[in-house]
Amino acid sequence: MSETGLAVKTNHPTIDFDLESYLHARSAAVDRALDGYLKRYAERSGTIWQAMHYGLFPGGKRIRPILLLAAGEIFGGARKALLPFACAVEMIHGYSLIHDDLPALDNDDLRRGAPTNHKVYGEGIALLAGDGLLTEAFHVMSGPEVLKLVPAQLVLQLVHELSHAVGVAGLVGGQAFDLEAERREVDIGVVEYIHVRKTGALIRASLRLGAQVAGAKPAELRRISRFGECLGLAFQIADDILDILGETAPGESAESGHSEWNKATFPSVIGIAAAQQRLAALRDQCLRELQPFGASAEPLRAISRQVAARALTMNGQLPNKEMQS
Ligand code: GRG
Repeated sequence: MSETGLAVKTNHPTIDFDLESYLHARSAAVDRALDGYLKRYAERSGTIWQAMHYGLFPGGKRIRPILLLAAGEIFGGARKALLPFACAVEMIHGYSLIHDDLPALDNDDLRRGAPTNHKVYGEGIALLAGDGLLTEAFHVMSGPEVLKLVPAQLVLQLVHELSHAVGVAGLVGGQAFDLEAERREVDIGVVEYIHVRKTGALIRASLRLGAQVAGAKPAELRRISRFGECLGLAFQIADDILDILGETAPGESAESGHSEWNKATFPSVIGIAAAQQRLAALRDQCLRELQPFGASAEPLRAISRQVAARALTMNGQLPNKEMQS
């Protein structure tokens, strides 16, 4: 058990893994690296720089870069080589949140308990801060320092892969589909289609990038991809359940004020109990995919359990016994 008493028990009875310390250490490393990238700009007193910085600090859970690092660590990847890619996925996540909060999309006033980017800097600068972060992500991962550590051919492949995951085939396409779905009845197939793209694609890509930088073999990469697909969907279903139950994920604050029942989500379309059953099944599938990786996958195992845990409890009680595992 850790000093904090928050150690997370996982599948492997011999291992007590302190997830809280792990997340804290990785998140701090990502923060330092992100800050270092933004500080490179001589113009950093400018409004656009400040708005970009505001979009990244203070951060949220940093789950995507942590997943990237955790996947890379399974295959012995060097932190120095992984961090630029970890920062890139967080920059892209930061951009997507700034744009999503804009009046033209979700029109949110608060993000992580603080005024949204456009509330502080105005719509024009917020739009550009998002653009700046998206562009900077690809600048960072293709920079000369990275090319000293990662073969150029692989960097090109990863740029290609990440741009696909966050473009019209992934994040942007999923968001566009979601926007249009607001005006019509949707079935669970459509909801899943949206989630796989809007949330899942970047999570899956983060894991795949980490694995590839660290030299995962093709069969290992396929397993990490399947894990990423399950975790990405689980992450969104958990978020939707917590929204509907009026709770928030760790490190977040409730703020949107939108009626969660009117959105295209698993709980609004199939009900909370069925959404929880799907979430538990996805978590179990995540754990099965990690089985061959042994102790090196302990962080990903613990994260999978944590993603599901709070959304599977109501008032501290599991909603039904079958969901306990
Ligand atoms: C604007 C192109 C474009 C895309 C927007 C990210 C997104 C797509 C929309 C945000 C709204 C939303 C509920 C997305 C689902 C994914 C999700 C749960 C985002 C929040 O991610 P966390 O929980 O946030 O990792 P933190 O604050 O921890 O960084």
